[in-house]
Amino acid sequence: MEKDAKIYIAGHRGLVGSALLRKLEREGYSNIIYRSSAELDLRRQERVESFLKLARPEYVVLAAAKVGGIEANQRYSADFLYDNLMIQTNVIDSAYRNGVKKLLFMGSSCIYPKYARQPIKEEYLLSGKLESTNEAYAIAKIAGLKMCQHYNQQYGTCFIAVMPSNLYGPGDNFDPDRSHVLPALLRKIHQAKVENQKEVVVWGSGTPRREFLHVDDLAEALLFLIKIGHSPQLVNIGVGKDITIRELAMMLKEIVGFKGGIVYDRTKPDGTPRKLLDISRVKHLGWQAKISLEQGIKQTYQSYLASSRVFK
Ligand code: GFB
Repeated sequence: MEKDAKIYIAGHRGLVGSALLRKLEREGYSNIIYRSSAELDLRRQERVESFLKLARPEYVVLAAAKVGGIEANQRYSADFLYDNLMIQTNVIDSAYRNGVKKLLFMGSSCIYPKYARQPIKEEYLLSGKLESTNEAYAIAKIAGLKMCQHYNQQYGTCFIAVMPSNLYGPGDNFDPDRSHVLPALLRKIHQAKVENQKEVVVWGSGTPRREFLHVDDLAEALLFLIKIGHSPQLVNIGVGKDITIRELAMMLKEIVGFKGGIVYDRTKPDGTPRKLLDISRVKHLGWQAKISLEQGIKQTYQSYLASSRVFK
């Protein structure tokens, strides 16, 4: 890919989009385009159509989505379904109509069945029931990846669906109720330390296992996938190992330096027991994650502390 190739990042302010923007800028790509949601509401078909008709990017990374943790997924399930279906349908179809060379569509490991065999291979898709806490989000994402596959089949496009494991990193949402577990606990534990609280409440039993991928690793994988000649239609991106929520809480406690206790609120849902991705497909293509969880959390904590909204 030429350094002046026109690349449109949909969702450049989100966790994934902003990491990719940083990466592309660092690598010297000079023709990156983006719009904020106020400038371009991707849920509106005519607006997306006229934007892409005029802009005519060669590459599109579809990182715009309505996302959130286990609680937000349940509470706003209609919005998660509607917003994601609209955004992806508009962008994918317009990308095809305007001759986009390659599109990367961002999915999630929660699209796989709740009790899928571990580690989860790409071919386990649609082989069992989904986890109920994120069914709406998963259904939308499955529709998006199927749309990519069927456009490739019918129209010969090159639309790749990327399935990352649980993401974290700078620029994440640290809201204590709506965010994912890692940023939520990082904030709660930091706050407990600053306020000298005796304990921190962790949702669920602490036994579910999750695989955490630093968003800078994902950004590197995305650039790798844009550049390679032979592209898979569906590809998992992860680190190849997972830990329990209890282990994560202990690690965060250590990094933040919180001396109090951890208690578990079992009235909150656990979600899927485990979703470790099989990453052999991307490994065979020649890509592997580099950032260790400890290193990634330390860096994320530093960027959280440096942000203006932090509780000091
Ligand atoms: O990250 P998380 O919200 O989402 O929760 P999922 C992971 C696990 O951490 C669950 C527990 O077992 C939670 O009960 N947990 C403990 C907490 N304390 C907390 C807390 O303070 N906040 C949060 N959020 N969780 C999401 C999906 O599932 O994964 C999305 O809902 C998306 O659709 C994303 O796919 C990657 O890993 O369960």
